[in-house]
Amino acid sequence: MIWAKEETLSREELEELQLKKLQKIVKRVYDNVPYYHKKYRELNIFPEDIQQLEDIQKLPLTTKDDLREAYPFKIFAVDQKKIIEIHSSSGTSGKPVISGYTKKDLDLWSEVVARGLTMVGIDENDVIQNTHGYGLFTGGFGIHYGSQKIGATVIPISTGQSRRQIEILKDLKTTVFIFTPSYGIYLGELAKEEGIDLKNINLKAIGFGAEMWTEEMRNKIEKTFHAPAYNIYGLTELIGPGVAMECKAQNGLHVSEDIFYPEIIDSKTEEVLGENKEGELVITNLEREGMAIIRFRTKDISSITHEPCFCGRTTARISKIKGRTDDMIKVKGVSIFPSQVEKALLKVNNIEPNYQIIVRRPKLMDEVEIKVEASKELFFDEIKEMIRVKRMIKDYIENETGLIFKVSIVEPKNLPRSDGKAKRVIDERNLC
Ligand code: DLL
Repeated sequence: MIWAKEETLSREELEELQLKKLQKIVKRVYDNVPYYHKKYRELNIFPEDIQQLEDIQKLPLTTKDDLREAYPFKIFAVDQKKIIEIHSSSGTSGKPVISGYTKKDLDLWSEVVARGLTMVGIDENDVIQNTHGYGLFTGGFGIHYGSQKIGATVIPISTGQSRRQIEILKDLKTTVFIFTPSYGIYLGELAKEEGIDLKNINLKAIGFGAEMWTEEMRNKIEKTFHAPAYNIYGLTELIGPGVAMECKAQNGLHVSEDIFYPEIIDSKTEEVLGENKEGELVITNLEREGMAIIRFRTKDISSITHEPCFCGRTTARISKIKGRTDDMIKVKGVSIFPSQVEKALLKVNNIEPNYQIIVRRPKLMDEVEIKVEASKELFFDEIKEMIRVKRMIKDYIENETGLIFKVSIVEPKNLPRSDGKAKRVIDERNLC
């Protein structure tokens, strides 16, 4: 079954619809969002300049930093009283990106997730166990709204309570399991430990995403749970999960193109690239009411194809995310930037500004360590002082990122020096 007629429009029909929506939304942000109004005025761009779809390229790109600058509500396109829900990308302090939803936006969100769930044969007969966190993270609520829209039974168990997850999987006869790939692998191991025979449970599909993964990980998940696993893509700034989702073909993710306009650009020259060319994914919200983001640089590396898909949908597909153009990493599902760690380190005396972040997955769960060089004084100081400094680093970083780091203080001048861009992050997980 195909959920919405917009998923099967001809390219001409779709482009006509996209153009209408684009013209409308550009006018709306120009009139209602001081950030866009100022930016477009500076560049001498007016809503009337959008006469055909390609004219989108006249509009400047929007970055995460632009949104941070607009923190907290300056990017909203409606009066704040129309916003009925808020989510946020990451970071427990500092300046995270705030995403605001009107009632209409929540309907839109449930619509795109409903389309994706339907793509893989999920319907009102299904029992969906949603292990994504319910909170500021968009994973929990986004999947929840979409599941309810199609009339499925949703179990909002959220993340954690891992043994209980397995019990519920079995007892409530879950048919669809939603998790991040790393959490799914962990749950599979746990089930094995508990002696649960995963062959004889009711699972028919798995939905996974929110972080980078390899085909080996997908194979392992599918073998462990004896069910096909489908990729879900999304990001807080645009809406959350549901921007693009995989159909049964498992060959790229269908973008709800009447709602999100995708482009691929060369991240250096910002030039728009053609079909099947790999580059940075840029997405425009064509419909969002509360927070309409135009040409958002996702920093995710992908490509777009319009080739017909065996499922019958005519919407473009993006390829699985291959990596990022910036230094953002996701650890245990949380997005962090070295700059957040740097900010925390600046608050601590007696250390040098040289550090390295190392991410590992020794068994199944991510671990993150920071190595920081001690100052000469600290190095010759008492052990008590060393412990105090370590504690401070750990606390400040946790405060900034929400993650607990293992802290190692090393001798002065012990970390590698570079003559170019310092390599701050060493990701030993090999995720792409
Ligand atoms: O991760 C939304 C989401 C929730 C997607 C649940 C899928 C399932 P953020 O926390 O804002 O939102 O992180 C967005 O995560 O720019 C990508 O770098 C990465 N990401 C999301 N989905 C995938 C995926 C949610 N399927 C950032 N594959 C994005 C690889 C992904 N990376």
